[in-house]
Amino acid sequence: MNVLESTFMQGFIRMANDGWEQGWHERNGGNLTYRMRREEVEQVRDDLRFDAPWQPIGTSVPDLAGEFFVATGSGKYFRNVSAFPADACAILEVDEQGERFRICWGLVNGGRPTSELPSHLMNHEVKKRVSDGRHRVIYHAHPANVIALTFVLPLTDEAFTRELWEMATECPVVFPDGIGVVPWMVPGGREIAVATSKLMEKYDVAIWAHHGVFCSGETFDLTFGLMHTVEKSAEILVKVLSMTGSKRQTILPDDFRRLAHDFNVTLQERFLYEK
Ligand code: 2HA
Ligand code: ZN
Repeated sequence: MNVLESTFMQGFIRMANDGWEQGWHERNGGNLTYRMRREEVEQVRDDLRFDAPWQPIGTSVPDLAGEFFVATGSGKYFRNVSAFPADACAILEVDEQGERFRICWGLVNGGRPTSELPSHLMNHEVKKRVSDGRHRVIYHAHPANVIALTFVLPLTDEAFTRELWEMATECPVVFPDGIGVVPWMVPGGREIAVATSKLMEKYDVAIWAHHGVFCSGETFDLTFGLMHTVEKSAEILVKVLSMTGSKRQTILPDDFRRLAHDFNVTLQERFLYEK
């Protein structure tokens, strides 16, 4: 089967385009990767090439040895993914040591996979382990309201988790484990990848201060929906803070505890502090 006919590739393209339509991907902002299933690799194997040179990943991901990923390209625009997927995206294979990759499909006009490949692959490695292989999607976007809040809220997991939980009743159900925050760092390298993947041990969402958000999930729907929910909540908080410095009423710690009980989720007490 051609890569472009496959269900996973069509899902990848649709998700990238949905992110573009949300306004989260100015210019070449953001990146998306998907860890392919074995049977998906087999489905499209005849459309892959295995003669491209191996290149360094820039970090080490031994638990991803031999895995195949779909990835957006470095410098490519989400706006162009649906119109020119074979130019804007790649399928890549990780070598047997987890140190190098090679391009097996796509980037037909040249280029490299996303500049954030170290963060994506280190996140995939952690998530593959802690989710028993269920998580397959890592998504980085630049949603304006979350980024705006990183100039106003304390840059702590507790503050972002609690403030965003408070802004919409569904939030503690959608991201019950909370949200991690990475302080401002230079993007693209191993240092920020290590910091982000450490947070991914316990959260599905990591915010990069003054930059954007990383989300992890099992499917395109769940991962896009997670980013969408976090950004929607941030938008509500931005509106509230724009109207007033103090909320007249809100969801209180005991309300969260009742919600957790009825919806069968565990909310850590460290996020339910008295204000
Ligand atoms: O340009 O978003 O973080 C892609 C990015 C880098
Ligand atoms: Zn970015």
